[in-house]
Amino acid sequence: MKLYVVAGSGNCRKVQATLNNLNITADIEYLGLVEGDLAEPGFIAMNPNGRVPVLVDGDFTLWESNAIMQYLADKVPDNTLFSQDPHTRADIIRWQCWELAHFNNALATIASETVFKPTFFQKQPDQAVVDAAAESLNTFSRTLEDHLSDRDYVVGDSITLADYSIVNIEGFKDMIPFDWSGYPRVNAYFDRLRNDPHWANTAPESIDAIGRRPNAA
Ligand SMILES: N[C@@H](CCC(=O)N[C@@H](CS)C(=O)NCC(=O)O)C(=O)O
Repeated sequence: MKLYVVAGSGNCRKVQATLNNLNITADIEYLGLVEGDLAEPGFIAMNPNGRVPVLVDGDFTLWESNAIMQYLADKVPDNTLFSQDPHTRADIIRWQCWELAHFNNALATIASETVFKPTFFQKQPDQAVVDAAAESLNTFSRTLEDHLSDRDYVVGDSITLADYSIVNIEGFKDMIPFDWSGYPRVNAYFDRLRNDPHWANTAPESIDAIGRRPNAA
């Protein structure tokens, strides 16, 4: 089984944390976003969107991080990350849909404008885009803050796929210009997941390594 990733990518880190947690061994290939690897015809043939992560398992190729996580978890009987109970499973999928459509859509937009554009592309942020995304991030952070009032994890009482999905942009959370002070439970939740060894193990070696092939860092 082979997983194509880019160093520091949140969508890759959540899949790598899933592999670690489930103790699944996969051949992990680090591609260079900066070097243009994702635009190569061979990669586009695997994922026409030109994005990572991509999993290749025999003759089966799968892209979209949350789908990959679910596929991997279903390989391990009785795991606690992705329950077989229909209600628990639907709850996990619900939070994975929520993070992709709402919470991390907003967080990623701010990170993209204020961190990635200036750092990787020498471009200035579009303040109107940042302001609209911040309004959205406030809305969805409140949802998470309220949900965490009586729990440490979003589903049940231990880490599930939903948690790895929600915290996937953890590495950039405190770098963006957003006031997190009104969300103490969200901050504590990110700190809790940050300390999970399966997650921590996926962190890039340094900020300079992000987006680059390892031998180019
Ligand atoms: N919805 C996709 C998003 C994948 C995605 O956007 N990956 C980023 C890295 S975090 C990427 O490959 N970006 C390349 C680019 O924008 O050119 C997923 O969850 O897998």
